[in-house]
Amino acid sequence: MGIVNVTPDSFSDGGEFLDPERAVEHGLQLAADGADVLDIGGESTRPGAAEVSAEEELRRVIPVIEGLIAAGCTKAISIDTSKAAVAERALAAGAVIVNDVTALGDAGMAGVCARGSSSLILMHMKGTPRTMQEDPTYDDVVAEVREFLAAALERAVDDGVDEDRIWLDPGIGFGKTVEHNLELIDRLGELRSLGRPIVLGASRKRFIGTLTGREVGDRVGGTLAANVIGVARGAAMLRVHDVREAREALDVAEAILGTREWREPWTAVAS
Ligand code: HH2
Repeated sequence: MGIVNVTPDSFSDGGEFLDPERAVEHGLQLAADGADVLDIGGESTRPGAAEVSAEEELRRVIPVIEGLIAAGCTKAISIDTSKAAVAERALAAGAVIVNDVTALGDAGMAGVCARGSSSLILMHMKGTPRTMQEDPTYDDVVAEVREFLAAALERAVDDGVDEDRIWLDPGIGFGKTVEHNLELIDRLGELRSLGRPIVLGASRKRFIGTLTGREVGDRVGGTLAANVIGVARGAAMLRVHDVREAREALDVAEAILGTREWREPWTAVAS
C-alpha cells in the first residue's frame, strides 16, 4: 500500500502533494513502483495534528481519486479517513477500501462500508492524535491491542460489514512508545489468531528515527527492517512511503523464505 498524503502537515511529507496534480502523479509513480493499493489521505494523524473539516478533507481527496481513475489507474484505491461522510463520497468516486485509524470512531462508518461493499481497515489507537503520545502505558501492549481489535471487528460485523473484507492494524506509533512498537512488530503473529489479515504501517515513523538517529526523510533503511520482520511475523499488507524499496526488500525476503502468505493473504488466513 503506497501512501499519498494530500495534506499540508503530514509528519513525513506534509505539503509535498497538496496540489491534486502532484498527488495524482505521485500515486501513479507508486503504482508503477509496485503498489497494489494507493492510500489517499486528506487529514494528518501525526501527534498533535489539527483536525480538518469533512468539507476540507473532501476538497483535498476527491480530485485525487478522480484524477487517478481518469489517468487509467487500475490499482485499488483506499481512502484514509475517520469520517463516514468522507468515506461515502470517496467510495462513490471510486475508492474500494476505507482505512479508518479510529476503528469506527464515527458511528456511521460501518454502515457506509456495508452499503458500499468496501473493504475496511480497523486500526488500534490509544487516545486521539492530540493526546496519544502523552505517556502511553499498557500492562501487555499486544494483549490490549488484540482485545481492542477483536471488539472493533465484532462491532463492524454486527453493523453489517462483510467479515471477509476486514483488515486489522496494530497502529504503530499511535499511542505507543518505542518499546511498544518493537514488541507489537515482534509479536505481530499473535494478532493473526483474530482470523483477519494484518496491515502494518511502520514507514518512516518516529521510533525508527529514535533507533537510527535519522530525520524523517532518511529512514528507509530502518523502515525496510521493520517491514521485512513484520511480514515474516505475518503482516499481509505494508503501508509505505517508499514503494520501490519495500517491493524489492519483499522480493528478496520471499526468495529466501519461499512462498509466503503475503501473496495470498485471504487464503492464508482462511486456512
Ligand atoms: N499511519 C498513518 C496514517 N494512517 N493507517 C493505517 N492503517 N496504519 C498506519 O500505521 C497509519 C495509517 C500515519 O502516517 P502518515 O500518513 O505518513 O502521516 P500523517 O498521519 O501525518 O499524514
